[in-house]
Amino acid sequence: MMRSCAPGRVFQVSCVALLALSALHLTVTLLYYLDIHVYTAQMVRRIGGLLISQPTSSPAGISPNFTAAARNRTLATTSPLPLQPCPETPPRLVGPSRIEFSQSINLEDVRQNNLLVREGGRYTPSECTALQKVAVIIPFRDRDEHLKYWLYYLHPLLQRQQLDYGVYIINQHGEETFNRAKLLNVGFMEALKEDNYNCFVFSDVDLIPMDDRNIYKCYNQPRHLAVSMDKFSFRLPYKQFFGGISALSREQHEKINGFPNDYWGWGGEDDDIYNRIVFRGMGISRPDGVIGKCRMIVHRRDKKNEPNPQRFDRIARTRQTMQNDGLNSLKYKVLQMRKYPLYTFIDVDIGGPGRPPS
Ligand code: UDH
Ligand code: NGS
Repeated sequence: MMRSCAPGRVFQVSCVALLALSALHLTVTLLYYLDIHVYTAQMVRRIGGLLISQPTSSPAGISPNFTAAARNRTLATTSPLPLQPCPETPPRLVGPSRIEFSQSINLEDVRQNNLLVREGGRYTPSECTALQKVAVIIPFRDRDEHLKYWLYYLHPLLQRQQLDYGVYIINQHGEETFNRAKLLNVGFMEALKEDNYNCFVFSDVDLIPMDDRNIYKCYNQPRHLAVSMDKFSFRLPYKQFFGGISALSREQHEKINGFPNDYWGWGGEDDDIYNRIVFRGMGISRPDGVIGKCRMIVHRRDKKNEPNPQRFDRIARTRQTMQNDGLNSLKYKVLQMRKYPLYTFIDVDIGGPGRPPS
């Protein structure tokens, strides 16, 4: 009996063992399968967040479950890498350039050559993040031909300098005596209403730099840019000269209470600005005489911009007057603001000598 049963018993045990082994295999396979699915489901859910962000249909077809949070997460995941800060020395500068005023300028051509300039004369470099936002302010009345040259030469130059900039033409409305410094103050205030500019370049409309290494940006001291003009045989006319083109940061401009509002007619206002800078403990920064070369468009004295007979008395009293004459006393009325493709034009009533704006 024992002998006859023994083989059957072995067979029975083997069968049970085989069954158990099969069950174990089945369980392991099942677990493995389930695990894969859970993992896949997680992946699908994760990837879904990405894929769903690219709807093939119109925005109205986006699932209502696609919340704003998911959209933000998705955008954060797919947006391009942040831009690097622009380099200290812009790589596309060309150095000395030929500047001449013989050919006439067609503004449409200038526009076609500067297609990256946005409405109102704004530009932002696409290849890097500019460290400053620069408002270029130009005091203006009846100098359309000069403005064309300025736009023709300056837009390409400012782009090569990788500046984030806007161009503001501040037009003195009416026939009153011209007031350069007050117009510059108006430009400062109006540009700040548009954007958070932190640097202001104040430029005459008839001055063109001859070298693009003369960067239109702000430095840790107020900057004088028109340091060697052709009309002065490429030399500074005097050590304190601060005319033509200058750059002040917002802080520097506010520290000196802006520019004087009460210099009507030609001369002295730039000397007053120089005094303000010195009286507030700052100095002047300048490029060297080669980089700072500029050409001026030759012109006659404008109507209503005769030499101001009061200018010598006024510059002798800057220390007192600068406290109450400047940004803190500025009064004007904007009559019109127009955005042109290459500049923003602001027509302003600044009043006249002894007459407030109406
Ligand atoms: N400006 C105008 N319109 C005017 C007067 C001045 O737009 O009617 C602006 C313009 O941006 C100009 C700046 O103010 O570049 C400075 O004025 P300006 O050019 O008259 O001053 P500058 O010292 O010339 O350059 C003075 C007269 C030179 C007479 C030379 C005669 N040979
Ligand atoms: C000085 C003027 C400045 C003027 C500079 C250059 O004499 O305003 O000449 O003038 N100062 C006074 O008159 C007190 S320019 O030759 O560029 O017209 O900027």
